[in-house]
Amino acid sequence: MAKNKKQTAESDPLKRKRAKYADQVVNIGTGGESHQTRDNKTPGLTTQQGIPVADDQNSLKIGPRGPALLEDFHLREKLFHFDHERIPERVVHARGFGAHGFFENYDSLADITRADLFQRKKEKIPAFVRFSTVAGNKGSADLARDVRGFAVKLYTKEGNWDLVGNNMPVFFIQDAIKFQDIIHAAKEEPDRGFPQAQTAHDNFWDFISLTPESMHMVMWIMSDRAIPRSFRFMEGFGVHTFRLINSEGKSTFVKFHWKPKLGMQSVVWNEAVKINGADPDFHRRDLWQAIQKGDFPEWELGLQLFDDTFADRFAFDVLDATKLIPEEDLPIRRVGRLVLDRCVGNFFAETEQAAFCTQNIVPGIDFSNDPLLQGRNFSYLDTQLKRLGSPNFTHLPINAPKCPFHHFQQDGHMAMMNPNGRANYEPNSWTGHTSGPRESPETGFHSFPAEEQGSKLRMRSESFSDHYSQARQFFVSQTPLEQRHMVNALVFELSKVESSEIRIRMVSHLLNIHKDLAQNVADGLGLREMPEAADAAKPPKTDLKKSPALSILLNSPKSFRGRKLGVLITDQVDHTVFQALQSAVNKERATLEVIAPKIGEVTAANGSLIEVQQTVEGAPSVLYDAVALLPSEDGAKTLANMRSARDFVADAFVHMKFIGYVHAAAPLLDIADINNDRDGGIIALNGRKSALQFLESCRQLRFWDRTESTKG
Ligand code: HDE
Repeated sequence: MAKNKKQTAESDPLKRKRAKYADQVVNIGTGGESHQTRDNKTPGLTTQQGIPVADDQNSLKIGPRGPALLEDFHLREKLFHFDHERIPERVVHARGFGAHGFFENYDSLADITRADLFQRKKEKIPAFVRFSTVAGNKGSADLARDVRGFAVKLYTKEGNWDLVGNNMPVFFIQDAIKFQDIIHAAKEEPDRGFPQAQTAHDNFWDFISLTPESMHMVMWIMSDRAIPRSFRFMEGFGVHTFRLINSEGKSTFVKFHWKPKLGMQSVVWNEAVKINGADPDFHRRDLWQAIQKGDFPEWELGLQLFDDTFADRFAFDVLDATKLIPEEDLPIRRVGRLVLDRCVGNFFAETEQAAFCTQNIVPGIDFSNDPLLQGRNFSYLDTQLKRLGSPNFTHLPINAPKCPFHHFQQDGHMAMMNPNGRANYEPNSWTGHTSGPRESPETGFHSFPAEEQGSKLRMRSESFSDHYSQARQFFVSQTPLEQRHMVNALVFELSKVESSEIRIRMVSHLLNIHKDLAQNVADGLGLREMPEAADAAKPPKTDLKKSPALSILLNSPKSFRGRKLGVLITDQVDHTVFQALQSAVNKERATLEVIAPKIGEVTAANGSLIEVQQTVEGAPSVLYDAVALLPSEDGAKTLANMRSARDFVADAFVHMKFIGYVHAAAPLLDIADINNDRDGGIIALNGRKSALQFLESCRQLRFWDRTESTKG
């Protein structure tokens, strides 16, 4: 039988083909002498045990068509390792993206804290930051309407300090005992396993409508803060009140803030939905590209510092994580900057294995009694054991301190750093290097000796019972446009709720926040009758002053820096206009991406070649902050017949983007039904001056005046 003819390794056709590429073997070893490939240039492939591999294409068999052999340790090792590649994803904040950088202190803060990182002016310490969404799984899309995690690990000289914050300064609940419930309610409904990464479903709004303390946070997640344009353009908050302790043991309360240097910016909802389809990795790609390009994102660390007197006078409890302290009441002191300047080399090793723990604080920083924070201090350590599988997760390079550390904790799975020597307990009477480390009574961590007393109770403090006043303050502090976005968001979310009872219950809460908000949402939901306002544990205050700092639009950066212009071109593009745009974009320190019907290159009218980065099909205008249309006359006719090109223009218009255009692009504007004469956001381009003017307009980020006509 021909098939059973004796076949040698040399006669194997696959082998002959692969031999051609034998020199391109990639090394996964970690240094030292490695086995060499034939050309002696690239390191040789080995097993995990370091055994050189001769054949990575075929398993070991009896004859070419025979059964596989159990002794094939190479095959078994590959199968075994692959089977165990996954670790449990985070229960919340599963989808995230991290980067390395540093924190630089502006000035010594020795008068308020003895934390080592704040002692010396201009000192830089390494940092790792992971941004995330909360509800979706690891593979969900970046533009979900959601809170964003903003977790910062600072590798100080006195240990790691993890400030595990969010991009919103308040939270849904006041007590850690409700965390599991809010998260269960927000995630997929357990019977059907959907919806993914969305709060627009019955369980979430059922829980919320039965939890008045969530109302302030609901205002935040229904606002544009929940659909940021980029991680780079969002604020971060430590949320809880913490303490700073100086060398005399004096305590100052503190709230931590991260202020983005590039200013805040969000997308509009219709855009978010489309971005999720066009580029589900929009946020991670944005951060990756910015860092790779050398445009390093930066935030300033801000402190709100206060004492007991302020805390006692403040209208709310500073231990209640559903409340914030308006910046206008207590200004923020900017004390340093966080710069992200290096992408991870391996996503799993760094971003996925990063283990943030709220209990990681350093001498000079301490907790407050915020009941949410107290619960978190248990939960994070516990969750790392589940996820990373060993109490030695601190040995992983991303989690290990970068300062010296010595202790008697030993063994366990994957122990990589057991100390040498005899003593593994303390006290011991050994001396010298066998004795092991000793306590530092003066300089070690001391908890702030806060006076505590009281009966053992399960109860919420009366001072936590105002659930609506700051929700109202947030709403009235928004511009009318932002308020409309909030109304639209609530109508969208609640219209996905099947139970009319839940929808009505939500409107009854909104009545306690603001009459117009409730009325507009009720109208949007088609409610025939307005319900009674929900019973409020405490009557809402209606006299809290507006806090302009809470609005994104009132704090617009007036800069296009770090943003992206999408330029749609075709063959015969006017090279002068293109060049003028390119140099105006460079001047603004923004990015220009070229889009054309086909990838590769286009030939400009002057014969030069322009590199194309994206096709019209693959790069809808939702991926850009502003767009410019530079087709030739023939090109515009071709584009006008392409659905994707028409959507490109129409969407840019509806999403209130600035649109630059050359005269030849007129058919494209026509077909998208855009009247450029009546819209100041549509700007003619014909050379250097107009390109500069266009970029100057783009600094407003959006041409919001258009919303009146488009109801965006
Ligand atoms: Fe978290 N949270 N959380 N959380 N949280 C986790 O830890 C938890 C809360 C936040 O990029 C988990 O490693 C409880 C507030 C961020 O790796 C878990 C409570 C804030 C991240 C956990 C809260 C946060 C997490 C899941 C209520 C803003 C991602 C996996 C008491 C200040 C960190 C993990 C990263 C992650 C518990 C509430 C922020 C289960 C019990 C409030 C940014 O431990």
